[in-house]
Order: sequence, then C-alpha cells, then structure tokens
Amino acid sequence: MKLIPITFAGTLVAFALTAHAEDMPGMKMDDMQGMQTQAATQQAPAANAEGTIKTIDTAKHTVTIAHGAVAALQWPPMTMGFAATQEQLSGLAVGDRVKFSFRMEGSKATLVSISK
Ligand SMILES: [Cu+2]
Repeated sequence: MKLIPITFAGTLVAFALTAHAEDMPGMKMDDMQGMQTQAATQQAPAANAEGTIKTIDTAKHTVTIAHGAVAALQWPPMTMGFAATQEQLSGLAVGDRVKFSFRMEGSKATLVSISK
C-alpha cells in the first residue's frame, strides 16, 4: 500500500478499514486512529502505564520514566526511556507523576499519549 498524505486521513481510514478488515478481525475503531500515518504497518496495541518522570531530553526527544507494572506486556516495574514528540514533552517536568500509553516497535518504546 502506498502512503497517502495526512490531509486525506479521513479517506485513508475508511480505505484502511476496508482493506484490513480481514487481516485484523479483533481491531477496534480506536486502534485505527494510530494508522493514519502508518497505514502500511500493523501496530501492536498501545499499552497503558503510570509512573514518575526521571529525566527529559528535549534534544533527543526522549523521556525516562520509572513506571509501574504493565500487565498487558507482563512487565515488572522498571525505569526506562521512551521516544516522545516535542508536543508530548512540553509542560512535563522531572518528578511529575504521569499516566501514559506507548507502543513497542522492536525494542524501542514510543509514547502514544502522556498526561499528568
Ligand atoms: Cu519498562
């Protein structure tokens, strides 16, 4: 499937729903939102967690979070880095308690959303 500009996202989502209906029988409408920019990639569902921010690197766009157990991934509590966007990092500070969701892409964890 070729990439389609984001301006056609509404059309793309409708198309993706049709194209992938057989591939992803269990996929919910909410999960489709993340496919607007990665229509050709089948993503793992986002996992939810809570934690405390330990470091923020605005140059590398990463945030290190000491997070609690993540049942969906069978993870114990740990401290680890997450890739984040500038927008996600703005307004956050070391020591903040946060709720967040993320996806694993290989061994790299990328934030989907984060809030205090
Ligand atoms: Cu972790």
